[in-house]
Amino acid sequence: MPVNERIRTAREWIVRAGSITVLTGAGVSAESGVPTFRGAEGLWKKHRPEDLATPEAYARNRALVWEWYRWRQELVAATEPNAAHYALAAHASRGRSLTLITQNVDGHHERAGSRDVVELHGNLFRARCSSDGTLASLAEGPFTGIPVCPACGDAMRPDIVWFGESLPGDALQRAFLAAENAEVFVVVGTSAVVHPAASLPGVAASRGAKVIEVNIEETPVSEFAHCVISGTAAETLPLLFSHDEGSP
Ligand code: BV8
Repeated sequence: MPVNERIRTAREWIVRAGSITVLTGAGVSAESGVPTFRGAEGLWKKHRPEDLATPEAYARNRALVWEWYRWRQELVAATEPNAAHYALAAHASRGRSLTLITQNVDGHHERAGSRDVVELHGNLFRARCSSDGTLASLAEGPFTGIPVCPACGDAMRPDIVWFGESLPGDALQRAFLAAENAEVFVVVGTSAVVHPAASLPGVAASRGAKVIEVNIEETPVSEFAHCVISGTAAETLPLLFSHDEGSP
């Protein structure tokens, strides 16, 4: 089926659906200039996750881990949300039921105006006390050194879910509930290899949702998605979530 027809079909499903769940990954921010993880220019091509994104790495060398996250904060702070982020925020603002789940830690969905975003892997612009769990915003940056807990004075870590760590319980619960109850489940810009997030599209499909995938390459989700759209997020989402009468 030509891509325009796929977009038209997917758009009809979205317009008619009572409940829509969207799962985004790094690809949704790629056109903002935020690097993805696993592509040719991806972060994991230049850095080993074992050295930077595990609790063991942090225990070995806190300063190195913070240096890397500070670099990413600065990189993201110099970018803006793109048309994909804005299309999702605009759709929800029209009163449509849309649960937005993201694996991204860049905060661009919120900056575009989305509310109640389910952040599965944390946020680059927050620190969390390793001792008492106090959260602190880093949005006012730039900062140097290792942040100190305002409550107990202990060192704070990035509020990021590292490999081998559990995801925040409330976010995980909301994500699975939204997958189970979705009529339409849209998967955008994720390689769908990091679990448990990667299992959400399958959960939705098994509960009868129509699964739509938007990506520039095939992923494990492509094998069972009901509609696979080969295209970029910033080009495709405004077409899928627009409310004008024009068809693609
Ligand atoms: C856990 C640090 C319980 C954050 C990240 C089940 C099976 C197998 C393994 C496991 C399993 N369950 C758990 C595991 C282990 C592990 C895991 O999944 N490993 C995989 C890799 C094999 N999971 C965990 O450890 C998770 N914890 O399960 O806890 C537990 C606890 C203890 C013991 C047992 C169980 C924790 C996961 C931690 C995630 N943290 N990194 C950071 O610093 O940012 S993961 C990292 O990958 C990012 O956070 C990111 O969000 C996530 C997903 O990546 P994507 O977003 O998909 O990005 P990627 O680059 O891969 O893909 C980009 C896509 O975009 C591509 O498809 C590309 O084609 C597309 N694209 C590019 N440009 C565009 C585009 N698409 C559209 N438009 C464009 N313009």
